[in-house]
Amino acid sequence: MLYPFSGSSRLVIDLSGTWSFKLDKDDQGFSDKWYSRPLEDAITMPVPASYNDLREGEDFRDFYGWVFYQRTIAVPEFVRSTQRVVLRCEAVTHHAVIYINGVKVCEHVGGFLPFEAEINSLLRDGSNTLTIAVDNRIDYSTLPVGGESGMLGGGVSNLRYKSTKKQNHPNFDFFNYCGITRPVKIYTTPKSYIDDISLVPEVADPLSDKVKASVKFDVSIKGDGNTCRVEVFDAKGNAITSCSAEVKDGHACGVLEVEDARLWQPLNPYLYTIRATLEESNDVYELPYGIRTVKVEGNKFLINGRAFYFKGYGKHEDTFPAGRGQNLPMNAKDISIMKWQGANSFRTSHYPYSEEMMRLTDAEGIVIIDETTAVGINFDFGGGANFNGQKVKTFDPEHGVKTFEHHKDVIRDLIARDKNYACVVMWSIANEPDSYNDGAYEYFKPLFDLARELDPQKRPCTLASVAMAGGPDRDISAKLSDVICLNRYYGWYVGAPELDGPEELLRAELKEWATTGKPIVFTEYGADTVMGLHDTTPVMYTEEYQVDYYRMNNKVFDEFECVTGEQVWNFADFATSQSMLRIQGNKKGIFTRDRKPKLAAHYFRERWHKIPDFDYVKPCR
Ligand code: BDP
Repeated sequence: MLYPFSGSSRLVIDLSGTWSFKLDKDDQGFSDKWYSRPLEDAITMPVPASYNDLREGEDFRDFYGWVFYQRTIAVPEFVRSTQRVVLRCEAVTHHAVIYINGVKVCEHVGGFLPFEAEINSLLRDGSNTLTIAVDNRIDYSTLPVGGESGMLGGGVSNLRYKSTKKQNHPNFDFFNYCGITRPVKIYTTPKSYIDDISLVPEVADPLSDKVKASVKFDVSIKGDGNTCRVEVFDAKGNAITSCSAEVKDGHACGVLEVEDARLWQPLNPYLYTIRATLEESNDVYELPYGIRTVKVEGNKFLINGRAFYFKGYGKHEDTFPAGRGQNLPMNAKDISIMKWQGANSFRTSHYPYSEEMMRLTDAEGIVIIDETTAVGINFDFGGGANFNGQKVKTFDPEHGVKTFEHHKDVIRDLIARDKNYACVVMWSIANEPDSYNDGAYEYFKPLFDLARELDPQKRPCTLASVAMAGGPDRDISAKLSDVICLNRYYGWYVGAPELDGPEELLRAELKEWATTGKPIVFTEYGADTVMGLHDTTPVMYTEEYQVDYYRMNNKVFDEFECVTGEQVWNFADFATSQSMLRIQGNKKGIFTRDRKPKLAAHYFRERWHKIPDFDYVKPCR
């Protein structure tokens, strides 16, 4: 799916701004047809943003159910009569129903990926009313998964007190921010148009002085058109090469040869511009594109033929007060901090990030492990996701998760959106699923197969494995993942406040994983730390304890050659549901929520500047 592009044949109208907004407290918005007239007693609301933190009070922040957004839109007749007019939402969390002038346009489930619909026939001259109804409810069928009670337990539902309040119970550890979180746009194309572009780089010897690369293209065309021309421009805008291909069965395929190619490298990116032109309708689409290779070889993760070491973070799209709403300045600040710290990568935990962030990481050379919204497929957490008070198996055919079909859609849509980014080097199919119980292999094998089939670049696939999974004999990631990604908390959830005992356990577990012969990346490890808490004897929650925790873990990682990366949990403190285990949110950030460094940030800055991005020779050797 292509990112909206404005050029000689296409127009983009960004609908970001202040919209009308109303909570549907009595669940009457659909029966009263709020979408057919201006919203009564509406308040204002910025788009894009999560709405939760933008008005005071729990009823607003924790609202459960449908909300309605509305604004007017206009597209001149001379555009409507000659072009396709498409409405595109980059992300509406979690379920959207869209109306124009009271007529339903489309419906979409899943809060972190774009969807679109052609709207020519619904638009009239002058002003039109656009209404987007948004539902934030999560359950056993949604991704992320909602449970019957909170994942971390706490004061709201425990043995003595059962809340009767209608509310979401995230089976995941981040606040269920919702609303229209990314831009809504209208874009146009000619009637016959370029629908998609898929690019696959091939580089015979990425290490040679003069790199010979080729880029296979597959341009998919809708409507009429016999020929598609694809051109490559270098970063200065000079034409490098081009190729014309005949359109057959809706596809124009060919190969672009790039002599003396400049490769996209981590922290040293280089982006060409690929321009496709459908000759008959003169539709032109351009995208930035980096050429690089990715390969797993033994226990090494190779980027452009060299062993890469992941240094970075698990993150969240989480800022105040935008919630999960797109925050362009914070994206820029985050990348700047990463570079200050000597990091080179992050995982888009636990959902696909905004397209603007993906384009930024591509342009800045930050390596991405791209994750689906599959978090919470695990009913073992805190006894949280119970069924009628009884523990239920995650993959129980009757009472277990009902996410499989939707999970396939998410994988399909994620790869459709992100397949061309050089920065994306691996797909993460899920975070901390129940990858160790009955039914896990049967659930996940088809999903890994699907991702491998759909990705034109055949990137490695993984899942972020939960501590409960244990070693490779139990955890299906040993069989399915190309890279073993471990989320482990030795010295926090396991064994804190002691560090010596947990150190032994970590070493023992790593010895087991090393036998798989695969690369291992720690995709989570961390300790909650409240900025400003200090002590001479490190105790839990102090900045000193966080540093000691990381020193211990890193020492063990450095003993194992197969450990090819460390991504701390988390880049920054972030909002969560309330519980006894969360102090106004999750405090495992090495930066605070407003991006101030804790002691551990300085510790990592020192460590990471000493670890090269490639060919890290461990002190153990
Ligand atoms: C892991 C989850 C992550 C949590 C983290 C934690 O993957 O989402 O925030 O633990 O407990 O289980 O801090």
